[in-house]
Amino acid sequence: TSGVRERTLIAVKPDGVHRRLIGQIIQRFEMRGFQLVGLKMLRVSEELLSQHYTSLCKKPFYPSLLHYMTSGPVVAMVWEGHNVVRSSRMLVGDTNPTQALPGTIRGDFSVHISRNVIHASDSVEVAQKEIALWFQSSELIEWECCDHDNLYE
Ligand code: DGI
Repeated sequence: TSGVRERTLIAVKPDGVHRRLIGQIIQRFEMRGFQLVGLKMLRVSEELLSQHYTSLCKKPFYPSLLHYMTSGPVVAMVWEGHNVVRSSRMLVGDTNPTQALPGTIRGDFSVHISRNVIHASDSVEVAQKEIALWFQSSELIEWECCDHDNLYE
């Protein structure tokens, strides 16, 4: 079905990389049944961030957000699957870790909004825009997962 091919951008932020959380984060998406179609480590530029966080550039915390997001490498991923955008937001938890439920990535691994470990696109439209911003189409791998029929009708 068409919904199976939905994609989202997930990024382990510099705090998550420094804290060695990359493996556990990938494991949560794999466990759920999502399929990895893109993966890279990069240092993000202020230029990319200004396009990524267009709606936040006037916020008082924006300079410190830029400083944090450029303070170390980021691991960017594209995950594919049925309802992956909404499901990822639920796996990730509330933006503010004080509101994030235990069992979510932010709820399990973070305490403050300025160091919330991970990014996840918040709508299908935004996901398409963010994937195009962060990845070249040649970096996205189309492949058929062997357990497809155990996950989908
Ligand atoms: O999509 P989210 O990352 O959950 O949330 P968002 O798009 O509203 O904000 C992007 C990031 O900006 C968020 O993950 C952490 C940071 N941020 C948002 N609101 C605040 C903030 N950082 C600080 N210090 N204070 C805020 O109020």
